[in-house]
Parts: sequence; C-alpha cells; structure tokens
Amino acid sequence: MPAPNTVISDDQVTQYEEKGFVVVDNIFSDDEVGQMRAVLSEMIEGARGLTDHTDLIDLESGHTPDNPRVRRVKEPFKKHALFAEMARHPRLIAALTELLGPDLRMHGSKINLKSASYGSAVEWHQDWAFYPHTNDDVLAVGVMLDDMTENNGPLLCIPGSHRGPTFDHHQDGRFVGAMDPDVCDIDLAHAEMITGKAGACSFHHVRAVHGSSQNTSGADRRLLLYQVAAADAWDIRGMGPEANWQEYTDTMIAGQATNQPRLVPTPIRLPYPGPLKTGSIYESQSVLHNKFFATESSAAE
Ligand SMILES: O=C(O)CCC(=O)C(=O)O
Repeated sequence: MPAPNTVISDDQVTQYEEKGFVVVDNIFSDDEVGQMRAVLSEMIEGARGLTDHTDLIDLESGHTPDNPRVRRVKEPFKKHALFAEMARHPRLIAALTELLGPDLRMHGSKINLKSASYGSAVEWHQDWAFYPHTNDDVLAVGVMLDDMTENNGPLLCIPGSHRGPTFDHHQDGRFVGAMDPDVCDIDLAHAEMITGKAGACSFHHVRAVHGSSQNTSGADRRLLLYQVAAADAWDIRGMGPEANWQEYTDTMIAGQATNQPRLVPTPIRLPYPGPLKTGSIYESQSVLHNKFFATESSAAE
C-alpha cells in the first residue's frame, strides 16, 4: 500500500475536517474507470423491457420498457466483483485511512447515473438522517465515472454543515429523506460545487448537507457512491449489519472488525415513521410538496 500522504495531503485532510468534504484527484486510473464503465453498461442492459424497479435497478420516471432510463444501480459492491475490488483499491484505502482510520466497513453502495438531458435531481439531505451510527466517522465516497462539472448536476455541499444539527427530514409525520428548503435553518446559497475529472473521488461527511440538480446538459454524470464507516461505528437502527455478524465481517474493506462500538454523542433523528415510498432516495423524496431543485418535465419525458 502506498504511504497515505502520497494520495491525500494534510491540507486535504484539514479541508475534509473543516468543510466536511474534499475532492482527491486520480484515485482511479483511466483504465480502471473504463473497466467500471464497461461493467456498469452490462448491469443496466437489463433495464430494457422492465416495467418497474428491481433490486438492482432504479428507473427514471420517464422510463418506458422500449426507451429504458436508469436512475440508479443498487448495491454494486455486493452485486459485482469489480466494484468490491475497487472498494479495496490501495489508493482509496490510503485516503480513507487518513479520514476514518485503518478499520473500514462498507455500509452501502450505489451508482447514480444522472444521464445527460434528464438525470434526476437529489433534494437537500444529510445521509445521517437515513442511517445514524454510534459515532459519525462515516462518509460517502463519490467515485467519478465521468467528469463531474458545473454543468452536469454535480454534488453540492454546504461547508461546515457536518458540525451542525441534524435537520428534520420528515413531512406530514413521515420520513421523506429531504429537508424542506424553506423551513430548515441553513443558508443553502452557501453551497459549494464538488467537481473533478473521471477517476477523482469526492469524500463527504455523513452529516454534511448536500444535494444536486437535474442534469440537463449533454454530458452524463455517473457517480459511484461507496458509503464507508469506521469499523467501530455501528448502525443504530437495529436492521443494520449488527444484526448479522457474517454480513458485517464480509463488508469489511480494510483492517479489523469489532464488536465494541464507539459511542459518541451526536444529534440523531431516526428515519421513522418510515417513508410512504420506498426503494431509493428518489422514491422517498418523490412525495415532497416543496422541492428546491427544478425538474424540467420535457427532460423527464
Ligand atoms: O448523485 C447525487 O448527486 C447525490 C447522491 C446522494 O446524495 C445520494 O444518493 O444520497
């Protein structure tokens, strides 16, 4: 494994700690990005003919069986050996070790396709509202499978929000996986764009407020998201990996598993009562009365 400081600098670690997010270039080579794109293409071939979401594929609202449109591939880490291998890539592990320590567990994974012209927005939220843990040494890695630019619906993140409250992600008494932009007490105008070249990775803290607009540009924005936790951060929902020791150990990507969670006081709101619509963040957010990001209906057709 390369020395950590050859992958992520001290300044980048400080930026992550202070802002709650950072981008590190060149974690993956062009060849590795090409391999991931090729496997992704194979995975979404099955969308033709589908009339509903599956446990692998989440469909855009404009999808038809003859004109397939995929919004998300679910749990690529578990569903294809390449994505399990890339999660253990020495350069990625070196960066993660600096940010979370040496013992690392894959909590979940997904690929948001955000295709050119119509790829869906993701409303403002904190991942912490979905899966609070016993401590907040938890983050999401965004592996850029395309260049993520200011035009193709990049991640937007509010600096410093990882040190603030956990906002209400409920509407009419049910979890909807999004904050009401008019009610939450945070200045969304302070959002910073997270951009980078294919092969770069973003790292955003589990409590950081983030979202992204619809992709109305002509360029795809495929983003592989690995949700990584320090091994001693345990999902407190009771449905998490702690209920299954084998799954917990199988999802370790570096270091040692532990049955001794580290408890750190943090602001927590549980995602209960659960969402009316389940399956993905897009589904749970689809019922929102007050959306921040515009949806161009022509683009979604
Ligand atoms: O793909 C994006 O732009 C946002 C991803 C995200 O925040 C999520 O899927 O939870």
